[in-house]
Amino acid sequence: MKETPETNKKTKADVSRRKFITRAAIGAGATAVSAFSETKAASAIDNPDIKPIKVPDEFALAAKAQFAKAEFPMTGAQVFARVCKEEGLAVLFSCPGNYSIVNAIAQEGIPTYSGRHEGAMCHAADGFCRVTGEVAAASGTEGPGFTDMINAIAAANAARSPVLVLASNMAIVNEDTEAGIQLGYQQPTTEGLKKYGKRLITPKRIHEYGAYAFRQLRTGVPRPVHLDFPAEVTRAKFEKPSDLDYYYDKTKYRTTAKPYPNPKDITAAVELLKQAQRPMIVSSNGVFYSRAWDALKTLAEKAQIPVVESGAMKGQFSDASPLSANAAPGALASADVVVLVGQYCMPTVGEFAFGPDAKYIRIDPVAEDIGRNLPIDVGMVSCEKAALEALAEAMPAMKHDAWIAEIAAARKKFEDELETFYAKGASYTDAVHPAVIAKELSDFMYRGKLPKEQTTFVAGGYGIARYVRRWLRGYRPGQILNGAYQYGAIGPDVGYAVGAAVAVRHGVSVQAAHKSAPVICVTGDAGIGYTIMELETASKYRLPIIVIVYNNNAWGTWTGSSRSPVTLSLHLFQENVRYDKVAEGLGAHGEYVTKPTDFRAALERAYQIAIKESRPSLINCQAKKEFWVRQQYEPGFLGTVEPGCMSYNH
Ligand SMILES: Cc1ncc(C[n+]2csc(CCOP(=O)(O)OP(=O)(O)O)c2C)c(N)n1
Repeated sequence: MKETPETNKKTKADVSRRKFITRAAIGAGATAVSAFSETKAASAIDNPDIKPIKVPDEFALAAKAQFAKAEFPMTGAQVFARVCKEEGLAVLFSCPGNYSIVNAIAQEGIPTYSGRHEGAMCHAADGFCRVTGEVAAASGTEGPGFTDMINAIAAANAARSPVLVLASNMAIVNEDTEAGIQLGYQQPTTEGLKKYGKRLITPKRIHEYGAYAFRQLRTGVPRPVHLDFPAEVTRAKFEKPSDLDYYYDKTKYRTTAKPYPNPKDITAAVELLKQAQRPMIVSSNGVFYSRAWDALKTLAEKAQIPVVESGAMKGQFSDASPLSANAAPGALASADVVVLVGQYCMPTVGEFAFGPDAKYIRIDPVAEDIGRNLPIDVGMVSCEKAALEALAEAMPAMKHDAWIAEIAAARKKFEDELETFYAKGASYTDAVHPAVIAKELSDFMYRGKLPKEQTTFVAGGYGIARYVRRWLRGYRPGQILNGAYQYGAIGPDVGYAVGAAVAVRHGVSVQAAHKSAPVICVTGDAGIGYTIMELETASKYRLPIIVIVYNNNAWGTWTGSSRSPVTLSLHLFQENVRYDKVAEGLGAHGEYVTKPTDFRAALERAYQIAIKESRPSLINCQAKKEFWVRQQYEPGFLGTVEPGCMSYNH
């Protein structure tokens, strides 16, 4: 190639970059700081030949696209996509693969997003469900695209999320031959991780199996549904509706009827609650999915029953209410009658902080789970909303002044303790303590210029979560996504944030009033490693997400190996890793905060970028791993407090 001034310049830049890589590789002796300054020297900042990161024009064109309604003759994929459309599938998250299905769903006008990892896209679908209560889909190619989703399917299953998992699969004609690549029997792989699954093998039943899927997703207790599509099914051609079996519309293939409570059970529950001195309601997933928050409020206020929240999402009962016991963990052990409403993932004895003599009323839309793990005194099979309405009607107005005063005192004690944590945390001036992040974040979201109901929050991370959750408050349904919930995976957080931000962008369901508002997410330095690439997804779709990374240079598990030189290093990362620079490289804004006093300003800057440019940010908060050692840095690593706004597992 002929050398021009242009290529000459590039060569120089390449040489300089090579020099950096070599030095970084020599590594051991070089400090992180010197490696960083080399990166900067070789970066695009001073080099006009390196073009800026740019969203291709195709994204704007796609946003304006018109959709032509598919008419018969239709392919199997189009027939399936039509079921999704008619069922109100809210969104599809995908990576390329399973093309016929993805293309047909996108052509139906269902918002369709594509990201960098099928697992993260499946987490996005789960996140979307958890902040809207709607059905969301995730898709991947056969083989690796599908297996990339396994962790996310399992997490959605534990969270009881109605995620529709779609994957292409080997052609029926190739079964057992190992012809080609990416073969595998998918359904056994999701055994135990789904509510329903099916490999579709009879093309003319594709519509019917769409109906199977949505019957499961839209009734009872939701959990993932997994369908896999061989090519013969998606590519099949149908000239007319009568070529399909069981081609009924949704009014014929499923019911919208809900189970209503048996009056005997309402009477039994009312009797128990009337005798209670210290009743408590645990409001969980089912209150969200049945949209029962008004009924819950009416019952709680009429009978003066405090409410504590549990579940994969929080905010159905406002923390502004004096009846909210979320921030009063010290009072829970005194409750004498506990009403568990829509608690789909059932804790075992001891996992909830209730006393051994507490009596339980359990309300669930299906009978199968009632009585599992916790002993019941009244089991009520009912839609949560119907049950709460019936209870609100049947309960007399009551007063529990002493009990509510006990809750208020417990809340005060808890909040006073948070103040001491913050004061301690802020006194460590050479790194950012988690109490500083948690407190200042909550001031920003709830006590500053923003309406306190506005910000949808993705509560991720591990050690940092044990701080942040204590300061988190929910003021409206769908405000808090409880990331780790029950499956406890490290890593899905940016995926969840993408799903939540898409829900907020479209103003879906309970997010309507907060349309397009920024979404804030907290994660750890271990967590960010799994899904940081989705900041590229957030950047290209201009999703205003602020990801706060608690960077303590280690997996939070290092403390278990602190006395073992052999295994300690297995828990450590390089120190001072620049996740903010990675974010910048992916099109997001980056902040690196090394002092507690700088956190708030960085958050304000990121928020302005979210509002003005609709662009994601990553705030890399430099902490130190020793913050988890109480003897060195009080208050150290915190325990979980169940249930409540700070609950980790339930
Ligand atoms: C995918 C996954 N791998 C491993 C674990 C086991 N685990 C639980 S907590 C944890 C440490 C998490 O580290 P980080 O998020 O950085 O926490 P922090 O340092 O902030 O406490 C690990 C490895 C897990 N829960 N999920």
